[in-house]
Amino acid sequence: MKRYSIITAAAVLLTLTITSNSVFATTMENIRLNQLGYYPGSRKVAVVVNESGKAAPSGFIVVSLPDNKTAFSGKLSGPIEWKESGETGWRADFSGLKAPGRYKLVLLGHVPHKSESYPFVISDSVFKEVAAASMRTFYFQRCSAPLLQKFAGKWARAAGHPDNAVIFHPSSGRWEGEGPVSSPGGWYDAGDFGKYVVNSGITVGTLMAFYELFPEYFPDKSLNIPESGNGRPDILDEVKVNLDWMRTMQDKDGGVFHKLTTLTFPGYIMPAEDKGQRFIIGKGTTAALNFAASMAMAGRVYMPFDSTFAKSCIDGAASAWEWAVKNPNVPFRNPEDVRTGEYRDVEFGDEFVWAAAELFITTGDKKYSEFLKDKDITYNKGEPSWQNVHGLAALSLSTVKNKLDAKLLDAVRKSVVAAADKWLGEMDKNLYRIPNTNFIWGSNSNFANMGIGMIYAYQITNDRKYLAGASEIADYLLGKNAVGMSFMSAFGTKAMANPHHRQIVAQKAGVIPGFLAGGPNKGHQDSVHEVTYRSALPAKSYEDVYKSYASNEVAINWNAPSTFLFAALDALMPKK
Ligand code: G3I
Ligand code: 9MR
Repeated sequence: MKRYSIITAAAVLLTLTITSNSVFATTMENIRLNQLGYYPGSRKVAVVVNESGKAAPSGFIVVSLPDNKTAFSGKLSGPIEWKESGETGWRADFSGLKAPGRYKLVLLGHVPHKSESYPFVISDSVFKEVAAASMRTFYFQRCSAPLLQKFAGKWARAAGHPDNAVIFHPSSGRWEGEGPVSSPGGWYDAGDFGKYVVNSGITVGTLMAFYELFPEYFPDKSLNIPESGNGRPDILDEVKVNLDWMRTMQDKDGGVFHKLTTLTFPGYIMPAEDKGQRFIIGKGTTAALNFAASMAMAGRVYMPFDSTFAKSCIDGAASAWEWAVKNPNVPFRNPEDVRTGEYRDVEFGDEFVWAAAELFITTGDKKYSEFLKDKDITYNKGEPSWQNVHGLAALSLSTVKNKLDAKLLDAVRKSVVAAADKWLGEMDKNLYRIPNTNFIWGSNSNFANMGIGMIYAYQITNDRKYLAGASEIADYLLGKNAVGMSFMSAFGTKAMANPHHRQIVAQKAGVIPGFLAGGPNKGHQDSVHEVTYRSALPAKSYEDVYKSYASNEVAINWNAPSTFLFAALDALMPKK
């Protein structure tokens, strides 16, 4: 007995020694690839990291499943160091493998059970489901409406926040003598239940821009929402939910209120349990201009379906514009008694350019082109975000028919392509083949927006290298990243599962699929609220825990670009 255990102990020790001394100890988690998979024509690159950074694996094979037959073999390239993640890694390029099927990647020369990747597929519709799920998350964000079992499955819930008796906060400028007003509907912004005009602007703008490029992609009956079957594309039905709410936020003088929220954030409760008084808060230049830009887009997009609605969107856009011209510098700050999302932005130039561009495209009115005359309208101020909408003007101008001077339009198109070229150049030098970014709050949406820029560069040039770039950004979101996780909930073997989202936390029915996590954020702003980050490195500053609002919240302005990216790639990727 004694002798036996000594032998066992020795064997364990031997095994441990072998493992720890093995040249390249790796785990599934150290092979980072798109956990969903690839189109036959995608560039296919996996990243293999070894935190000790000592030695490279000798090579790799890709085997088909379930028969484990070798379908591809190759060598790794590297090592490449990346300071954002503190990693040294190698790249395994298997772009040559194009046959549809199910596969895994196996590193050669290692302990077998530790050297295999997650399974993935090669298929000509690999992003179809994630694109639809991403778009369907907007249904789950609907305010003042019940989610019905037929559409929401196990995430069905009662209506929350009727918003039919909202009170004007003094900061709205409409207080004295005013009774409660009605401002129902729309989408909850994120994991909270607030509704914010500024963030709504880029969100509906991105989705309508997608529709303008791909009008056939989310047709009627494609999303299983209550309006499916009404004869209008489902994507427009869903977007109209938020447009209708935004329209209630316009003041009589054309100005637009900033947000509709409680004074502070509620706890982790279901929408219907949140009975806190809601207020219309603030009024300012960014709200007016985001409203003007997106209503101008709605004016042209909805015209063929509902001209009365479309015309009144255009009127609303025009009066919001006039208000902003008269009030060009009214920033929003949270009043002292308000703690909800601020969406503070003190730079108005980008909003002016976006709004003027959309109004000009829709109306052709010279006053908008006159305004734009001495402005920079090129795509040279970085990828769009809620705070920086400058590039949205160039994206629309370069692809939607308009009367701007041909030379100017040419310069705008070239600037989109130049930005895409810059990002491609950065990708070549970077371990995960992603453009350089600052890992700030919502960083995943910055990547997705760069992917959108590349989609536009492809539309403009027809050069497939831009499509390849966009598709590698999709790979990043789906697992080829420094935390080895898919940031799209429920898509991928190791996928985001615990978002900062009040309904998901309170309902305990598991994660709703298709949400994009905010992603790595070196700011760690939530560490003051019981979130512990395992790494301080920017690209690894991500925790899949529900308390992490700074890295793991979800938001409408992040799901809009993820929808755009996956759906556009599904529409455009070569199928062979
Ligand atoms: O822009 C600067 C950048 O120049 C600088 O390098 C960097 C350094 O940390 O900071 C950047 O600013 C950050 C900004 O986001 C960038 O957009 C701020 O630090 C950061 O605090 C700020 O976070 C915002 C967050 O609200 C807190 O205000 C997010 O953008 C914004 O998406 C988020 O939005 C919230 C709403 O308020 C409420 N609803 C949920 C929603 C999503 O989390
Ligand atoms: O849930 C809130 C989230 O939507 C915001 O993005 C975030 C930053 O404004 O704040 C979250 O709410 C937290 C609050 O700021 C501080 N107390 C803990 C809250 C999370 O429950």
